[in-house]
Amino acid sequence: MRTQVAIVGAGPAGLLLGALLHRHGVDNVIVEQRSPDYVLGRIRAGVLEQVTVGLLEEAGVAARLHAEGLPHSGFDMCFAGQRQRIDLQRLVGKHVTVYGQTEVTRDLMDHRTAIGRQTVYDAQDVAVHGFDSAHPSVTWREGGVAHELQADFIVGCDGFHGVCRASVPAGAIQTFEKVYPFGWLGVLADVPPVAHELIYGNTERGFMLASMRSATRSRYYVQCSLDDKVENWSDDAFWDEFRRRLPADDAARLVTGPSIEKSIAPLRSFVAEPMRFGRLFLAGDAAHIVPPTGAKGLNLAAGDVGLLSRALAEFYASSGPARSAGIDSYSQRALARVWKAERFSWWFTSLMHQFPENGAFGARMQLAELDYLFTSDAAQRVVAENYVGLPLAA
Ligand code: RFL
Ligand code: PHB
Repeated sequence: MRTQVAIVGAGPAGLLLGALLHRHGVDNVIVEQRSPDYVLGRIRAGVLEQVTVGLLEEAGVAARLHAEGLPHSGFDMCFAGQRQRIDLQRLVGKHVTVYGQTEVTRDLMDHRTAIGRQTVYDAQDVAVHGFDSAHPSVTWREGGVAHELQADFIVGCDGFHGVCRASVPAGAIQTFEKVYPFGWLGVLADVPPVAHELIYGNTERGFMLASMRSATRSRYYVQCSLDDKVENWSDDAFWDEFRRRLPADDAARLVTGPSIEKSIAPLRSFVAEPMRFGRLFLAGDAAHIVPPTGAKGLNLAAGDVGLLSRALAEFYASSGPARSAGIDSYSQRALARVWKAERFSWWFTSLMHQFPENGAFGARMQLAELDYLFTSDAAQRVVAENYVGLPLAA
């Protein structure tokens, strides 16, 4: 089998890249190790930046998002009994859209079926070869039968635990990592959201976040210890803890119900440099991870494939040495954006969680920073500018 661009991984990065390349007339095949149901079963991100929405529009998959997504022009931050709305619209003239990663993925899958581009699901033992040569390829097994896909380029959209980054020789890659000393316990439930906008809280009992997927489905999180287990948390125990961390007015309004999903996610910052190795590119979680506090993971993945799809389209549409300019600068342009989102996610995480190991001085620094943020329009503008997302061309 042969194609122009072989994409490894059918998460949001791989599916969106496939749709954008298709828009530019570039042939592509996606190879995914899991089943479609498994991919759709992962409950993850919920907040889309305008850049991400713009890319979904460009890909032709934004109709349901526009019909069902919830535009949010602000969110609340709480600590020590105080509450501050970060008015995104007033501060930076932009909003974000609440629309779940599951729905984005479903829309991209349906679109891919409609355009008739191939996705191989349930591929076993996926491997990438020859990306330091002019003839890269991807191999896998399906029901015991070996398959090979030859391509001009391979793009690793296979997430943090994927095979692409792991196939790069150790001497060619540098990684940067910070693991946080806590996780997030998240619950999804069919109950109306406690507030119209998201609430991020730093409480004495730990971080809390009240988010949502729709007017009837809520997504709530609490900071938990790294060695905690989901089995330790009955629904009642979660609701009790969540209610105690909510501001009092909201706690009084909270509607509880059975959880549809409950999971614990560790928090990590991670970047791999560069994001290109010969004819292999990395995009999304395959190249970088952010803690979820800034809602940047999915948006960064979309930004990467936005840049890469344009660079690859330019490569196929032109001739001569200049055709490679976009792909040659992809890694450097993507990383410049990635590091800024890493910085914001790390900062927001440091501000909003309890870090007993930082001692009394660390706690006072956090309070001073929150107090400053709540009283300074300039500080709020910085938060707003980062939260709505930096432009793609920067
Ligand atoms: P994904 O979504 O991990 O998709 C990668 C795909 O590659 C497949 N794969 C392989 N395929 C073939 N061969 C192999 N060897 C393969 N190895 C893996 C996988 O099966 C999968 O289908 O990465 P992508 O596309 O880069 O998308 C990134 C986003 O999914 C991610 O950044 C966010 O979901 C991060 N994230 C969150 N981001 C937010 O903005 N807000 C959140 O609330 C939020 N919650 C989360 C999250 C990530 C989590 N993870 C990774 C555990 C909660 C969790 C639990
Ligand atoms: C979510 O709805 O899952 C969500 C929203 C905002 C975040 C993180 C997660 O910062």
